[in-house]
Amino acid sequence: MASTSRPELDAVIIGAGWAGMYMLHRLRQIGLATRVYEAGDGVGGVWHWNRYPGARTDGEWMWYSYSFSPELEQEWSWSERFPAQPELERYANHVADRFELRRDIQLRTRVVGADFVEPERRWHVRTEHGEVVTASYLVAAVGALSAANVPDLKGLDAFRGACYHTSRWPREPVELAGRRVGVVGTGSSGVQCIPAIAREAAHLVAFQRTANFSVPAWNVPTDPAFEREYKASYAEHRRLQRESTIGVHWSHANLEQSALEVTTDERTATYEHAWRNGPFTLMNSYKDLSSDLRANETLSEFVRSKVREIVRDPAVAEVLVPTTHPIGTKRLCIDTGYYETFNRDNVTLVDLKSTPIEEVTERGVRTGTAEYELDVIVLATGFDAMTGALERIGLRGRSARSLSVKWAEGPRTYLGLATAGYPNLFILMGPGSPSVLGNNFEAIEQQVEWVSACIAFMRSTGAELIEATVDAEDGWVDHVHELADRTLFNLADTWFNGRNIPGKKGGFTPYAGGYRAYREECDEVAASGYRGFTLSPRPRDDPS
Ligand code: NA7
Repeated sequence: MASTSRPELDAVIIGAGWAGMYMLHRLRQIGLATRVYEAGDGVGGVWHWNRYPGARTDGEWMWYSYSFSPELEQEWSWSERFPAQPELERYANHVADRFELRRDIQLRTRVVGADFVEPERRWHVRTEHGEVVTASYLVAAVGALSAANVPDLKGLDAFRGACYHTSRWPREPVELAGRRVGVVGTGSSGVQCIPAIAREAAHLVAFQRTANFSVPAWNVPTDPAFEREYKASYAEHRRLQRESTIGVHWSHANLEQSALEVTTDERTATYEHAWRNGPFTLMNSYKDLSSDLRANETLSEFVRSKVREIVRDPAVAEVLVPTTHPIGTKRLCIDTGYYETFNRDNVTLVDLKSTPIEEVTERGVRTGTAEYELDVIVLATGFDAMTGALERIGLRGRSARSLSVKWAEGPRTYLGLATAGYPNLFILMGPGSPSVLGNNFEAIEQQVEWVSACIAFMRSTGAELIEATVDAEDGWVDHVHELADRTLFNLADTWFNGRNIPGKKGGFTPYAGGYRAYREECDEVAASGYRGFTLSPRPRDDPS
């Protein structure tokens, strides 16, 4: 019997980032009483939390933005090609206001547990404030990159200065001027914050474990004429975006030619042009850069030569030259003056491969060869990605089985959207979906629309529960791994395959078949009456 002492909702959404906000909008449109719980004190998800200096998107505004509302598209103007965090946060707030989302979003409220209560066939969701609500549907919109990876550095607690993880940067300004700052990590976050902090700090020490490939963003203010022209045919651009492999519409992707079919001069000219044209052109200069190691090596070597060209001190350049993985197998970094920063007098690069961090002391960071005295330590050390935030919710499905127990050997989902044993739980941007391998907005809108159509279908047909079958899930997990094996992705230790977190299992979890193929698979599943799912009606004797 349904509980009478707890508020009963149709749906609970966890997270008020891009996915959670749009999910709320769609569920309201189909008439569901929905509440969103958000741990932060504002909306915007990743752009609420990642407010470190230099934080900006590596997606161009034309496609890194919601497409569901033509009015929103027309009325909002982005100031730069790659908008920075404050503007993205303003956009998130604008969306929340424009679609009157706030009345159903409860901020500063972390969900600390969610149980599927079998006799009631409902989710009971608990918050950090002791509140419990029940819901028919639970949507986890917690983000693929939101559970911070704080490294287990000996002595970190003893440090007397300030220490911030890039994804937990405070709202209040952090005083960096005149201070000695150490940045640990040189992934996208490190590559973005190092140049910005170096401009302010008295001295910056960059602690690099793995040299990463980075390419210039060539960020520029938005040209009003370009904006007018683009917006005049926005619908067509969006259509092409939806049909693309990574949710981005390019006119300049070369999907026909191999990098190995052309002469060295021709290839270099293509790469030179692409280097100046923007980050996405480069990886798409030839069709086989992500799948053929020899083809990839031509581009890897081109970018290495750029590092040597930009960085004046040859010894520093050699430390920055990436050698451990093919380009694009770690998420390609997009920067504004990253390599140039190492030409500054107030910047020191420390190669942790040759001298690892031994401990953090009261005064700074000590490696095998030196102690670096610091006022501030910035941990740009990334995330327990794809699964971390989902597992931290404390989800328990049938037989009170915890999701983290079920996923101990790696995440198991069907379509990335559902997991067997957890009825009416929908996961957005989760493992097994293409999510992080392209334009997140495109991935989010496709999944949100699929989920809302699925719930609408259930309501119109009298189905009370939907649950992935174990067979469908097993098949999907194998499919995801097979697709990854056709790429070069597993040649790097990354958050894509969990090898950035000691002991994490599961291999490469995003779906690497491309957005378009994924959309088609999801649409076929829906058209077939939800093949691979079990749909159950409400039992006849149920009084609720
Ligand atoms: P990333 O890309 O996972 O980068 C984390 C960086 O931190 C990377 O250079 C790591 O080195 C380094 N790291 C992690 N742990 C340690 C320890 N213990 N010691 C030294 N260095 C360490 O995270 P980001 O936040 O930069 O970017 C994540 C995504 O957000 C990005 O791909 C975009 O999609 C947006 P490693 O390479 O593991 O040797």
